Amino acid sequence: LTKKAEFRETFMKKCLEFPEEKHICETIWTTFELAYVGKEKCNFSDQNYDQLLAETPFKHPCGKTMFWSKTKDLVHKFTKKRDCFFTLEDTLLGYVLNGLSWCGEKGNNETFTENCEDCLPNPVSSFWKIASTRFAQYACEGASVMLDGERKEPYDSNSFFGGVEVPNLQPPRVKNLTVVLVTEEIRACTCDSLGTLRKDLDQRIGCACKAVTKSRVETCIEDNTPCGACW
Ligand code: N1C
Repeated sequence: LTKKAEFRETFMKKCLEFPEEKHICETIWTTFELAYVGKEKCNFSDQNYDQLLAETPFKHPCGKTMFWSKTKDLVHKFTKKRDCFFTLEDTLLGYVLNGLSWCGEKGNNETFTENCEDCLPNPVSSFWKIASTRFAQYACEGASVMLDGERKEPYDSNSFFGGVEVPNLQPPRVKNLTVVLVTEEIRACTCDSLGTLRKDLDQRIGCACKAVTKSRVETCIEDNTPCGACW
C-alpha cells in the first residue's frame, strides 16, 4: 500500500463511522486531497480548505459547543457518547482528521504523513486554524470551554482557543461562555482571574467560571452523569 492509499483508508474508515454522512465520504476525500496535494507544505494558505468546509457543514446543535485548551484527552472522554456537548473532534471533519498529519509537495501528487508540521503555516495547522474559526462562528447561546486549572495560565491568548476561537465568537449569537476549570483540589474561580480572558471576550458575552475536580469529571464519565449535572 502506498502512503496515500494507507492515509485514504484511515480517512475513509473514520468517516464511515458517521452513519448519516456515509454518502459524502468519497466526495470529501477527493476535495480534501485537492486542498494540499501538489502544494508546498510551508506557507500553506487556509483558503485551500474553503471548498472542503463548504462541503462539510456542521450539523451538531450550535448551543452545545464545547471548546478546550490543554485538556484534549479528558474533554473527549467526557463528550464521547454524550449528547450534551460537542467538541470539534465530535464533528465529522474534526473526528476524521484528529491525530493525523498530512502534506504534499510541489511537483508530485504524493501524500506525506511525516515532518508535515516543521514549518508554519502548514497543511495541518491551517486546517485546525480554519476549522476552529468556523466552529467558533457556528457556536450559539451558551458555549463552554474546558481548561486545565493546574497550569499557570489556564487561559492562553496564544492558543487556538484564545487566539482563534474567542475572537470568532459572535454575539448576540453567543450569549455566554462557561469556563469549566479542571483542578486537583476544589477551589473558587472567576473569569476575571483567568488572565486576559474577560478582556479578549466581547463585552456582550457573559462569562461564568466553574471549578470542578478532575476526579469529579472522571466519576461523571464513569457514571454517565446526565447533562448539566457534573458542574
Ligand atoms: O491550542 P488549543 O489547545 O487551545 O486548541 C484547542 C481548541 C479547541 O477548542 C478546538 O476546537 O482549538 C480547536 N482545535 C482542535 O479541535 C484540535 N484538534 C486537534 C485546535 N487544535 C486541535 N488539534 C491539535 O491540537 C492541533 O494540532 C493543535 O496544534 C493542538 C492544540 O492543542 P492545545 O494547545 O491543547
